[in-house]
Amino acid sequence: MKLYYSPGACSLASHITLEEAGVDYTAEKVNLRDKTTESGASYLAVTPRGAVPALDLGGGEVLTEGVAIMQYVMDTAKPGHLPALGTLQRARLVEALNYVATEVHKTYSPLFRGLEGAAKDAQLALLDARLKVLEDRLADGRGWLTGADFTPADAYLFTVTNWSKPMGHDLAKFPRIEALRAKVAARPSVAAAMTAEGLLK
Ligand SMILES: N[C@@H](CCC(=O)N[C@@H](CS)C(=O)NCC(=O)O)C(=O)O
Repeated sequence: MKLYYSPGACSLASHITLEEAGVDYTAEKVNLRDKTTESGASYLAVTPRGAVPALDLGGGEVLTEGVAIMQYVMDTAKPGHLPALGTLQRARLVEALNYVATEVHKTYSPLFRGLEGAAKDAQLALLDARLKVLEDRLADGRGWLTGADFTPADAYLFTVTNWSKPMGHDLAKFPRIEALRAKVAARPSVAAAMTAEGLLK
């Protein structure tokens, strides 16, 4: 399978998940501005939405949406590693993934479009409110976002909160998220994915 990614973008969470799963895969960089891939192909021919991540499964199947990709990779490569479908714990995982996708990731997005002044302040305040929900959830001493085990939700939260610094957002007010980020960063899968994306030397 082949992952289409952009360095440091939300596709990093899928990249980390592929490393965690230990599957054979290749990765191809995408230029999100002109929608071409590193090999010069049209990315819009891979996925008409033109967003990363996309996972080419072969046989004409291209899976998009990080939340779907991460669960598919783990469920197929490491069956039984994620909580079973139909259990409350699986619903908790989907809850966390969807929260990061729709409430956190997409709250960072406008900041990349160069917001300034009061509009930027309002967006940063909204981001704080979204992250506080997770900070409070971590207050029960759980090891990871959904409980005792690392899951793709942790990789996803790590990936999007990497954007705080470049966007001028202060994460220091969320010490439990900072501690979680440090634990995620220490995983070999994260070093491997970030090195492959040229984010670590
Ligand atoms: N709904 C998609 C959104 C992915 C997304 O927002 N990707 C961004 C990078 S983090 C992107 O490719 N942006 C370029 C664009 O939308 O044209 C998912 O959750 O996977």
